[in-house]
Amino acid sequence: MAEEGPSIRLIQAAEHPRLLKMKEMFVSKFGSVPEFYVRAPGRVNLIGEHIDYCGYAVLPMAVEQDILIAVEPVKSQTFYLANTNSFYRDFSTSVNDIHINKTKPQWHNYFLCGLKGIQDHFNLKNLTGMNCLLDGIIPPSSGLSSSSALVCCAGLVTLRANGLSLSKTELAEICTKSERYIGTEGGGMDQAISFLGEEGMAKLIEFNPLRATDVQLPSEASFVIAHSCVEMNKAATSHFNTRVMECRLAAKFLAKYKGLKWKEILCLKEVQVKLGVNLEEMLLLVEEVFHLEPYSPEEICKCLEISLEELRTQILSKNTQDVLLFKLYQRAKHVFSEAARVLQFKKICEEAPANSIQLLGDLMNQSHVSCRTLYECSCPELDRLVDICRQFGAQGSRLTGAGWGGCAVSLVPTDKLPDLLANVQKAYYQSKKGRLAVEKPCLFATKPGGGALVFLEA
Ligand code: ADP
Ligand code: NG1
Repeated sequence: MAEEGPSIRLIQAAEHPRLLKMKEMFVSKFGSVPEFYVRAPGRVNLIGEHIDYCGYAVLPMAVEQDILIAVEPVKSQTFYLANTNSFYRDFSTSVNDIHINKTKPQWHNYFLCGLKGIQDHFNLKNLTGMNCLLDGIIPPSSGLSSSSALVCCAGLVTLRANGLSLSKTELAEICTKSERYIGTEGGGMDQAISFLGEEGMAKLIEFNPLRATDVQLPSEASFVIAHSCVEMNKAATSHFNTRVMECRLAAKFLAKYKGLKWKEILCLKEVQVKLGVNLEEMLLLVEEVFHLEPYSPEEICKCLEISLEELRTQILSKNTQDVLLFKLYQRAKHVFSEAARVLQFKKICEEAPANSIQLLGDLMNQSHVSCRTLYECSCPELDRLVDICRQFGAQGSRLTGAGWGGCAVSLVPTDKLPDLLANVQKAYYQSKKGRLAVEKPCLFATKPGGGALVFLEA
């Protein structure tokens, strides 16, 4: 049986305050009513950080917060994009003239990534024009995947406006590839869970081929998202891509050391699969192959027997060509140990021993230590926040998403939830200044939510 596409739900906009507000704004902006709406959710990753782009399984759940777009296909070949938030300026272009600016990741470029993904997949010469109004409620640049939700939403909008269909898995794969037009070399976790998320279920997401397996979280556990009040845009900095490149180089080193065809290898999991060994053996290999000191580009070229020019043009991304130090030992050690923690987390959820919450919490704490010390993707604010969450009753707390700011996710026994929320509010947010702490402090409990949907007015 062919895999299903995203569901279509019939609604009455009048019964949904957010849709109704959007509809009114759409009418005043475009002078017509939307033909359909699409929503795509953000996500919180429970465990498995910075390993999706290395080919390893991750364990996220979709959140309720989403990107919602109201759409009217139009006869002209003009694409017009507006936002309910005036911070994001209107944008318009001809649908036959799509350019994505990698050097300045303005918001409309994320939409264009999704649109171009569908255009390229079907090799569409004549896309339909569209009037679109977007409303987003995922805190941006905070590790909850607002960018991917926007790309996925735009992909599904373009698909439907052009009368086409695809399965959720195909959509996730296309949007994963097309988000890279913005310049970040991400894995596929965010797009997969945005399409494949289901209410009540966290998911183990595996790659090559992409698949999602239900993970039932313990019923007495609550998951709390807390914002560190620091934002970090992946596409505007090179932190993220530097880590992807360090992992890519580590994979090539390990493959060369073991006599594999290393030039073809792009990620660490490929090396493990080709060697046919387990994660503990990969960790031993890391100790054998790498030194602790960072590698210079010159040393990398010497070991791989390539020129600096080849390193820059054939291996590194555009925004990492001037990086001077690559920490291969530390990054590879994080990836293999984090990949093992994901599998242990899933096993504990399945076997549900009496001390599940403690065991899962321990894994989350270990994950944070690894992100902070080996992967160096935390920041002082996040470290302070996870400490405060643990101090007030979280069994486990860790940064979630890319890091260097953004959110922490904590595992809290449900009976301790009200106290934790009140105490973290006091201890972390009350003393903080700035827009994110004062105007809209982001601290809430969350449950696994559903994936992307199309809404039609009944
Ligand atoms: P995240 O970790 O949330 O994916 P990124 O820094 O990768 O963060 O992407 C955030 C970017 O996505 C924002 O700078 C903005 O361009 C875009 N974005 C997110 N939410 C919205 C929104 N509601 N409206 C417009 N653009 C948005
Ligand atoms: P965020 O920054 O949370 O959207 C990014 C990547 C993920 C994954 C995580 C780290 C993109 C679109 N997303 O997520 O694929 O690598 O960092 O685990 O690049």
